[in-house]
Amino acid sequence: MEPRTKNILIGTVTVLLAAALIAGAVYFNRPRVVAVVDSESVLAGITTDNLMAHLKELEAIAEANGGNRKAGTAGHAASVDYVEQQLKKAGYTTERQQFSYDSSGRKLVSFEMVGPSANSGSVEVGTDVDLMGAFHPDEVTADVTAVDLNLEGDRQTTSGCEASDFEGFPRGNIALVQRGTCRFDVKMSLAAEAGARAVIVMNQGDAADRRGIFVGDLSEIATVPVLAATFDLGAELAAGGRVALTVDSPGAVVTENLIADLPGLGGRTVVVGAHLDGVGGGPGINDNGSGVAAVLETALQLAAVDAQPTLGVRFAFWSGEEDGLYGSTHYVQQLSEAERRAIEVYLNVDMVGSPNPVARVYAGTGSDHPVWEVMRDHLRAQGVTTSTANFDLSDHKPFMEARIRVSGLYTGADEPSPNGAPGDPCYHQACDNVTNIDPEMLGLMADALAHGVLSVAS
Ligand code: DTR
Ligand code: ZN
Ligand code: ZN
Repeated sequence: MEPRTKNILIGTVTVLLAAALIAGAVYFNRPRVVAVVDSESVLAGITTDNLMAHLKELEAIAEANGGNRKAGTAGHAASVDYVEQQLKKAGYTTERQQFSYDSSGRKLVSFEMVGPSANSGSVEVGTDVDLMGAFHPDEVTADVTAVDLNLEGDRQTTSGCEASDFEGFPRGNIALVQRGTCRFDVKMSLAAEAGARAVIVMNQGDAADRRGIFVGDLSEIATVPVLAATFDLGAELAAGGRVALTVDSPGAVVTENLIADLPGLGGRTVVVGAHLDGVGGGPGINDNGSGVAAVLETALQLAAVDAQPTLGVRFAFWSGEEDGLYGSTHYVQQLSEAERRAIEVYLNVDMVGSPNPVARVYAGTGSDHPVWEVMRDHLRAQGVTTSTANFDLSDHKPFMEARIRVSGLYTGADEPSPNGAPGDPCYHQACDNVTNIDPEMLGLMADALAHGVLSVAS
């Protein structure tokens, strides 16, 4: 942490690095010089500036690659390159562990305006229109019917929120509704009941930030394809048009986990992991650039003090988390039983810089490792109010299922914090950028992680 908070840094664990026991051992090709490290010197190296610098890089990577860092895309590949290059610069040897899975996700493959008035070629998937949800792959070619739109932007529209909006709707057409007033899944259900083959939700157009493409969350399964469109495209379609669209499964995703090891003296290891992939709808800075930054800085600062812990520390940057914990599941599955037993603890770091944070330590998982109390006590000693979290919603789940003990850190997603506002209002959205981070909380969580790692590994 930076000096501002460093002066309240107490609870230092003195870590005995047993280099003396392995006289003549070499690490990073030079003789070991540091025999004793206290966690304070490692924690002092973990600054909010360093953490935020990683997040800025990840955001720039997303920006240069279509706005996201989703598994199987160029944005994720560039993220792996970045983290790998940081680790290598610090002296680590890295390993890329390739795997593939079938994504159950859907993708808007094509969207075209057809027919006499078509302005073909001008509509771009991802920029003008994108998929919000679709259960099945689908192909729809149909006329578009506008449903109670307000193109003046002078009132809240109830477009598609009421069954009466669909009176006279020609069954088999595509419903064009406008964002606002009720949930997307209400508009979808009413449209589907009225016989719509697909639903296009155009942006509201009543404010500058309600004109472009948007990422909408459907809480219900999409029985028909539901698309999000810009206000301008909606206005064009409202004039009357015919659309041909194709929704398909992206199919096999080929991607990789990135792994780096700080060797220990014996065979036992602490595995520390964060998912490096994000969702398709945004740059994924709190989810999960924040966890990546915390794990990466821990690795870099341990290397900077030339630490050799008693237990090995394995740093893992998973892929495929957002599609179903695929990277961590693959990792656990390819371990032998002996390798699984040699893992002292798996520490998971997913979303630790939430802008409206609640500092949570995983406990009560049914597979707890006592290090959770060490991390909690460390946070408390910094004056942080903590609570525990018992979730299986992230990459620790496959470890728990293999009866490996776990803990981890978390500061909140879209569920409300005690003050009533969501922990992260930009969860899985385009606004999950560097401004969606509480840097101080991120620093505190990264410190707690490094402190927990040192306390177990030493
Ligand atoms: N599944 C995570 C976000 C998430 C939601 N709740 C928790 C609890 C503990 C860790 C992570 C999470 C994601 O979207 O990546
Ligand atoms: Zn996550
Ligand atoms: Zn997520």
